[in-house]
Amino acid sequence: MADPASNRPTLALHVPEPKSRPGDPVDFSEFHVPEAGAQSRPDEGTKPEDMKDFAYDLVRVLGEDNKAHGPWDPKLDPDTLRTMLGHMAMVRAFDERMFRGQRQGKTSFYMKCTGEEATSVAASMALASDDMVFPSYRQQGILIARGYPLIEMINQIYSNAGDKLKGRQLPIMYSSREHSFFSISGNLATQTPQAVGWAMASAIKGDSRIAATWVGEGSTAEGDFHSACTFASVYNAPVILNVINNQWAISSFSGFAGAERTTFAARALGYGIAGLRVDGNDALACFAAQQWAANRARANQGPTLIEYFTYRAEGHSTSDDPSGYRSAQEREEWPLGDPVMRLKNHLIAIGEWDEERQQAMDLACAEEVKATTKEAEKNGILGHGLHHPFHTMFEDVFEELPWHLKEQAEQATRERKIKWPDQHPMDGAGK
Ligand SMILES: Cc1ncc(C[n+]2csc(CCOP(=O)(O)OP(=O)(O)O)c2C)c(N)n1
Ligand SMILES: [Mg+2]
Repeated sequence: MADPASNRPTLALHVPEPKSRPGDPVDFSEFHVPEAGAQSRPDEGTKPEDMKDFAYDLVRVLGEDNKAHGPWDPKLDPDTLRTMLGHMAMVRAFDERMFRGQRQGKTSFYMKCTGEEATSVAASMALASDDMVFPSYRQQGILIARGYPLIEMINQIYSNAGDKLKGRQLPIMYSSREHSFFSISGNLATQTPQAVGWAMASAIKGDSRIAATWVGEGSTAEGDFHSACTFASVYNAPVILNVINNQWAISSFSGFAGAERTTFAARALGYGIAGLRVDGNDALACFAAQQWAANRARANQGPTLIEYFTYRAEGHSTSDDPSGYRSAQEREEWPLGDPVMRLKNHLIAIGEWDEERQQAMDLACAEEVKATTKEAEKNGILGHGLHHPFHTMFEDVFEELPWHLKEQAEQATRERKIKWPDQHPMDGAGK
């Protein structure tokens, strides 16, 4: 309590509060959407202090007329644009099916990336296929763009006998060395110093591959993110730090990670890193920004922090119900539109696509996911016991199982057999 005899003012804290809650009208009028093509494109070797404005502006390419504008237009050929659209449509179809699968009890958990497809698909298409990526849990688009087999993803989601990760990771926390896709960790932001460390190692070894990481805006409040920025800046690491500002971190709005004070791209400035702020629902802008940063890293010109301004259109995960904490109108009134629709409309506007082809493509994606799901289900779904043998959880850490773990493994297998004598046919291995 303040001393009553003192005339010093009582101290107070500011606790951020989102502008709207369930049932409230939504007003995005304060959010300034700059015109597409209005932003200049600095040389890839520009010093961070000479490009400060880019941390507050918004790089945009696709205009209201669905045409590509300005110096950030990556001028991709129509085939590449159709491939990009195809990957984004596939991500959406995959998300829909897996979400339903969770509701049907086939898996315990799933996370969609609806509305954020461009930030993973388009951005990763600007990298080389062997550049190392360190994603968060919402970048399934990278795996799809890199041609990772859908069946491997579904096996992992079902934690079944075909799951290459042997049920040791939470569903959707994929890993693929062959696709230069680092194991996803549920411990937020740990991937950021790992990406910087990998990039530093690549440079130390005289390699030419760069690293890129993806992290949510909420997770930038973690200390790991700031250590990553320090190391990236100090050693001029060939790394790209992608911050996906989808406005929400489960039920916490971006204000709790600092959005009321400044942009996430502006975090770069304090570290002397190049910072770009990009329309995350504009696939061409996402591609162009990532390409800019990749060229910069490859030429030893240093790291880049890119903020993608986007919106998490659906719940955080299958365990979440956003109607309890945010207005449903936010999605409808989001001023930057839908990334899949915008790219589709662009292709139509340049005479390279039409609604019929789009419908056929959506249908083909849904059919492929459905057929692959059926295939994966042969390897088992949640609760059907067709997972990896129970005993395998003790393996692959030590070359030879130490005596105390051996004892624990045997005891666990014994107890399991007593508890479920008839079930789990694959658990009896007990080797
Ligand atoms: C270190 C740590 N703290 C908290 C959590 C719980 N958690 C999981 S996801 C999440 C929200 C992250 O939000 P953001 O970084 O914005 O990413 P988004 O989910 O929006 O993609 C939280 C708090 C966690 N997994 N790890
Ligand atoms: Mg977020």
